[in-house]
Amino acid sequence: MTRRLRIALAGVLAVAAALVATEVVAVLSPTRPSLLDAVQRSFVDTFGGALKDLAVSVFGESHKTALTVGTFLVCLALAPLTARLEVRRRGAGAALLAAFALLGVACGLAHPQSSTPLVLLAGLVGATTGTLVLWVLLDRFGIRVMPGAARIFADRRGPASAPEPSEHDGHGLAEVAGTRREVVLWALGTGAGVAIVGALAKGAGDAGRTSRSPIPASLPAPATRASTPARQPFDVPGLSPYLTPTRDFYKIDTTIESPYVVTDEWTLRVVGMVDREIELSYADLLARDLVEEVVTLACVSNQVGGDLVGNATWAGVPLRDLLAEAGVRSGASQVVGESVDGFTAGFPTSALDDPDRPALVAVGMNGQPLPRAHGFPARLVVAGLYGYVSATKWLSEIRLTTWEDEDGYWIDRGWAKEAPVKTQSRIDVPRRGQALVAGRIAVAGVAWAPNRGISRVEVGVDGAWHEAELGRVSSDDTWVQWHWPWDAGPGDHELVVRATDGTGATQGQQPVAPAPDGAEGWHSRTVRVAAS
Ligand SMILES: Nc1nc2c(c(=O)[nH]1)N[C@H]1C(S)=C(S)[C@@H](COP(=O)(O)O)O[C@H]1N2
Ligand SMILES: [Mo]
Repeated sequence: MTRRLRIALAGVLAVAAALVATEVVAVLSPTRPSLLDAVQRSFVDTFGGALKDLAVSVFGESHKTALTVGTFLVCLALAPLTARLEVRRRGAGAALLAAFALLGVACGLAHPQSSTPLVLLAGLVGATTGTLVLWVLLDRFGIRVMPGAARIFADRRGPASAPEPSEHDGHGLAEVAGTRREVVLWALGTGAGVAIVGALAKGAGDAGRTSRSPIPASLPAPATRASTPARQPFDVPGLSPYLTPTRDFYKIDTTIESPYVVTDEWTLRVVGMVDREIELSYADLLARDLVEEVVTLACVSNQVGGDLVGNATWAGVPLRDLLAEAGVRSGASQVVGESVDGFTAGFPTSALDDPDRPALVAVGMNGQPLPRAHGFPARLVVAGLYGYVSATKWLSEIRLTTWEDEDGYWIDRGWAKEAPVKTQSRIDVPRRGQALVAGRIAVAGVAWAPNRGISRVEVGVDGAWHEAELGRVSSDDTWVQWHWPWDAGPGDHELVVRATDGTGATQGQQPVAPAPDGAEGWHSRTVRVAAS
């Protein structure tokens, strides 16, 4: 094994040991982010603005995997450098490890959910472990380190000036550090140790997280139930169901892993320009009369034809009631929701002027407590506003302020401050690539303009528009299913859809990108129909 390879191996194992050590410290308080979580989160906060669209389209919703792989690759690339520095000058590699630990500590301290003592401890333990492992392995691998400080593991090999073992080790050096046998044994041993400790830390962390932040099995029955249409006038296979099952509901947020909120330690505060600040526990929220509303939630990043939209029954406390209790002071013009992990979203108080527009501090989704992915224990849902300006998940604070005084998370990352959901329509069936034969073919999909409602959906094919049949809805705050039975002849056809909202405005054809305030344009699908 070449000297270069042995150095690199020592570096990789040392860095792996350092990372695992910080994860071990994180087990002490498993519902808080580990140092690595905090670093990844800072990365998202720093660069996610530029990546948002890209990340959504390139990685889908699996940013976490991409980030983890990225972190792993960065560490893999830097680890050999750490070891080479240490070989050049004792202490230099350790200094690099310490610098990374400091970076981690800085990210940790910036994270609203972390505890300062634990962050400092993790940084210290990580850097120390990495340095010790690096020193031991370099020594056992027979790598001579240029003195910069006293050698501390040189006992078996005599003075620091002992000659370097041959590059072609293994010849007559059986008892000396750096033989192939010793390198392999120490590398495998250290690697196995790191892997085992890492797996144990992961297991203990997962167990601790779920046991310390349980989600109740059910919610109190809502005092006011949503009226959902019992059945739809048509049933088309492949058409999105009117109510999106929770497991299929899109998930978009800046977290790498959804926060684990311990309800006993959690409160929701209503603060800022109010006469009386309010603080509610989870039990306080559940003890109130819960109201159900069916509301379609949409992401501003949704492309024409995309699936970052869903319709669910939300149960919660009307936001207006809480604000009335707190007494909104005159001059307040913005409602900002802040989450336990520091995300913020703000919308004008005027969005609450229309008493018929649903605005909830939601604790339930589709008849169950909110799942962690969708904001347990509580989130905001305001009909007709894109999620990034309204739908704060893992809600911890509702702040009354002025419009000018504060910008939500995505605003200085280039997205519009005021963001009503634009009218969109989507073709679900025929699916892309679905085999079709001439005759009656169902064309169907969904259209939404929450809070304005959809008054008409038209399907265009071969240059003519046809009015689609609309399904039943709970209210103007939800999407509507639409269906048009097409008598299709053989050949290639382009299907397009356009919707008209409750104000009479029809979607324009001109394509507009999602940034900065939502995509526009007609969704189309080219289909090939075979002769029957
Ligand atoms: N705490 C927090 N809440 C958040 C976000 C976030 O990143 N953090 N993202 C918002 C965005 S951009 C959208 S579109 C909706 C998505 O809600 P969902 O994941 O439940 O579908 O949540 C909003 N609430
Ligand atoms: Mo979003």
